[in-house]
Amino acid sequence: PTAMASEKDAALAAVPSDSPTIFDKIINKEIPANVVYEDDKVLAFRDIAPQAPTHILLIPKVKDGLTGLSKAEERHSEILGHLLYTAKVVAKQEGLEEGFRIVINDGPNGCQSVYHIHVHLLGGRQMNWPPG
Ligand code: D5M
Repeated sequence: PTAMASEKDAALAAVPSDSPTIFDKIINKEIPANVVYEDDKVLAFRDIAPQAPTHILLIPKVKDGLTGLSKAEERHSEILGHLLYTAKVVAKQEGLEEGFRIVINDGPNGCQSVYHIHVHLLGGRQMNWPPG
């Protein structure tokens, strides 16, 4: 077995589906994660392949068909708002006073590799624009 060359390769190899993902195992505590925030609806933990000094993923504990943002329905509005608001709370908790970046990758072109919606919170360094 060869190691993935990049996060992009992992994303392009991922098959979009509504099947359980590795994030369900994190929610169910079947595999460990470095959890930095948790409430009844949202879990936030450090990304295993950090792209910045602070790199946290925020996910809904119940996926409810929300494999990615492109699958959002009106009923998901509340959890989507809660994910974004929680990203701000965690950014403050992490001391990202100088700013931060929020990313939601969607589908192959967006380099999504895990089909359980997640918000990336990146900070602790100067970000670049445009993104790659
Ligand atoms: O981002 C998916 C992200 O999920 C990617 O940055 C790696 C991260 N990841 C994958 N497995 C784990 C575990 N087990 N713990 C923590 N982080 C993980 P995407 O936007 O889909 O490319």
